[in-house]
Amino acid sequence: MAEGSHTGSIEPVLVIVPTYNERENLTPLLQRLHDALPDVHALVVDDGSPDGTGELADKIAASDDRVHVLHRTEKAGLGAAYIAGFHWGLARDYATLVEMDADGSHAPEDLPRLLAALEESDLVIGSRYVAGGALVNWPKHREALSRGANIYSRIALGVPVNDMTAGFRAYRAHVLAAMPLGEVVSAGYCFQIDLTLRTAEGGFDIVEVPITFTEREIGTSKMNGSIVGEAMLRVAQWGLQRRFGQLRRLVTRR
Ligand SMILES: Nc1nc2c(ncn2[C@@H]2O[C@H](COP(=O)(O)OP(=O)(O)O)[C@@H](O)[C@H]2O)c(=O)[nH]1
Ligand SMILES: [Mg+2]
Repeated sequence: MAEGSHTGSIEPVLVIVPTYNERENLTPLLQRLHDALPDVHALVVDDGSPDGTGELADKIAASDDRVHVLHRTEKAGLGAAYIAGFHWGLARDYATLVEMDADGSHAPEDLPRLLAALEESDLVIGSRYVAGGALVNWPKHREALSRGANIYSRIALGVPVNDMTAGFRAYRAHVLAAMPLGEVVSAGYCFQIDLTLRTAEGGFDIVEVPITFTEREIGTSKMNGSIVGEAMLRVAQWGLQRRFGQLRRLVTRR
């Protein structure tokens, strides 16, 4: 990494919010976001939600210049929605691109702290698994899965991040601009691990700040078994690739 690559303004900020059937969550979430940070822009990336989330987002955007909407035709996973949102934001020269869930699990009130930390970093992860981080109302099986996934990923990949699957994060735009986003195929939660790994391998600075993750009160989770399977398989592949790479470097040095 070029020394001091995280100098320069972090503004303007774009908060990307992927949605699939989040109609009842969207209005209060955007309200909370703009109460906390009146100047940030939001981009709702909707995958053709049958419940009308996309139409609601259009309605909100029509009367608020800070809200934008990207409509996609089919449900293609969190990763694809974020990649589309990143392209949209990079094309419009936002200095910071934030990932945030629509269901209220990520408190917009925590975002000022994430952005403050980004002044001294390239990627800030809102972390559940550092001192001060917390989980509220998360079913025990989800917590066990998440903690297990993080231990597994850290051991397999050797990246010193405690919450690699976290979905509340702020990237400086140059980190994402340097990535071959078109090559990222991870669909579900391993998208977060994938980008953490690419950021670390790019030599960028990563900081974790504690957040409280609160399980949604309205609507349903889109988490499923194939998302878990994808993550386990890909992390094992990446882990092996990294180990072989290290081994090759060791051997060729001799
Ligand atoms: N656009 C889009 N958003 C998605 C998709 N899957 C999940 N989301 C959104 O991603 C966020 C996190 O999903 P959620 O189901 O709450 O996952 P959980 O918190 O891990 O149970 C929410 O804002 C969802 O609406 C998808 O396929 N497309
Ligand atoms: Mg959720």
